[in-house]
Amino acid sequence: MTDRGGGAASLESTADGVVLPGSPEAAQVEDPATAVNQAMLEEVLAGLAQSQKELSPKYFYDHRGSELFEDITRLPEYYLTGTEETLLSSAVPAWIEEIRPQTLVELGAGSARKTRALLDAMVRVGSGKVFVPVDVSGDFLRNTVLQVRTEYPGLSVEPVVADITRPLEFADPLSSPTLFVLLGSTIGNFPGPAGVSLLSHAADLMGPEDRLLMGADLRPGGAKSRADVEAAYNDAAGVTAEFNLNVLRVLNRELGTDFRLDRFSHLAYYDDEHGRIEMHLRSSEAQTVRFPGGRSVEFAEGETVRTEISGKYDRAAIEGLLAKASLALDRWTQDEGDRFSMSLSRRAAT
Ligand code: AVJ
Repeated sequence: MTDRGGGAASLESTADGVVLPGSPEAAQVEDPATAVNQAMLEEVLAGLAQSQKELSPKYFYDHRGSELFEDITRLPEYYLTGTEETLLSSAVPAWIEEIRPQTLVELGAGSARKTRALLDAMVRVGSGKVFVPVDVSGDFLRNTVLQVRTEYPGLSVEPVVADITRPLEFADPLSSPTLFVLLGSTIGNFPGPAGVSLLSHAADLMGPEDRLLMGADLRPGGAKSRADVEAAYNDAAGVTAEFNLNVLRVLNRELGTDFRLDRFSHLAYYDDEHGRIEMHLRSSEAQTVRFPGGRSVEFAEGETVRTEISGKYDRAAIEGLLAKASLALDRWTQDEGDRFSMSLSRRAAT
């Protein structure tokens, strides 16, 4: 497919250099063994050279990985999506009525399934004019844009293909009030300074009337148990395990490595000290994985590579994180089961 639609084509250059499968750049790579994405290769090798081997969770999301993630959101154990949807249609519409946003910028939009509740509320109050979904996967974004344009004919949909960890750039000025949204506990994938810088990029663009709406998964406590959190990442149907292993498929295709998926198994547990789920792939035996340029990586039997950190929060943790990004908490809500939270923040007074 070459038709990029809307403003995406002109903004393509703002995207990060990482070529993800399914992007138009990837289509030009004919032989992964000879035309390897050097930046991706170096990043992957650096992560695998750490004493705790690590891969960035951004490599999960090729087309298949994005579909597997969509499947995860429908799993009975994965309470995050359903709970967030409940909050988006219960507490959040009243917030929208007060803000009356003209522009909705969704960071990491994906399928924008949950965004409908926000768009509906914007349409209801008659404020919504522009929807700007931002996502690194142009392929996935394209479908989202087509669907939203059909469902909301009065709305201008202006997609941006970009890595949300980079400073945000928009071709046209955003009309205020702009509501930035970061849903699905996406923030959890950015521990420490990475999360602060991600939020700062939004904060940098925010005027006094603009707001940031953020959905974040909660730590065990109250009605929520540690078992509830761990079950969400260890579903009975094995979809999360497939999603986790998919990162190795992505590396094999994009870098020409020879990871054997049958020699790694899925591992996910809650780390109470850091307040986060960690996902790993565990090597079932001692093995050597070949990389281009004659390089290789050794795995000991039982050694793991961490593939994802999924941070969990409480109100104080969110307030602390926001403060570091020059944002101040305005509103807070969580569901009755103490599972998931929604926060609204504004630029902190300077
Ligand atoms: C999309 C990062 C929020 O951490 O829960 C789901 C990804 N990983 N199951 C999460 C994920 C395993 C998800 N985020």
